[in-house]
Amino acid sequence: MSVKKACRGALIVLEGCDRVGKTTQAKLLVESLKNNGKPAQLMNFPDRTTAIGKMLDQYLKQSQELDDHAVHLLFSANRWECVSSMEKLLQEGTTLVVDRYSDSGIAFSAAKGLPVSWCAASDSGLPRPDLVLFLTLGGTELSSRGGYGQERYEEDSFQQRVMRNYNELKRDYWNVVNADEKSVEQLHSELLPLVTSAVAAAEDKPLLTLDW
Ligand code: 2DT
Repeated sequence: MSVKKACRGALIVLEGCDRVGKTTQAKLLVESLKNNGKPAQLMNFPDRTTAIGKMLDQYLKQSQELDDHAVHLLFSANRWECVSSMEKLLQEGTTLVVDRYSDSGIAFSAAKGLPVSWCAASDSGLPRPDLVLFLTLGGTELSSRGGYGQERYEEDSFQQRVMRNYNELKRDYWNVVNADEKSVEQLHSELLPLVTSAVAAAEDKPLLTLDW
């Protein structure tokens, strides 16, 4: 008797500028997938719980200064240290919904002036997302969403450079979704079908790697 191999889960990534609602939407997507009987888990980068993540947390809270190259490599290392557990979960059939991933790494570091190709190199070989949901907001909507927090990068001109970089990173597995004037529920109901089809499509496909 042949035993059918468990279908793999999908790697779904949410990207976009600050305050666009990625974290809320990522949580809702995990809940909905689980309610529909699909194993799913939320992840976020930076993962501030690891030793590397704690350094990044200090840096983002502006209590530590670090060279831009060194910080970039720490963000990348923070992804690499999660790869074996990500691959295991995906192969066991769990879909991972990830709040920021490699594209944040490149878009933010390049916004400081580092070359895109240099930024991309350290992420080459990471699991490749099956779907990137890129959430966008118009300028007026963005400024009406309340003030930024106290963290590094939370400033309009920097965020605009980040958005320009994101636009250059778009690949065929990206889906750009405009979040302008949409309630949390409306946006969720737009994202869920995209995620559900990506989960179905990933089931029989091998997990690829990023080849920047
Ligand atoms: P949150 O506010 O989402 O916790 O992000 N960042 C993130 C980088 O500069 N490089 C990376 O590789 C990643 C994943 C984006 C904290 C900030 O960290 C930035 C915002």
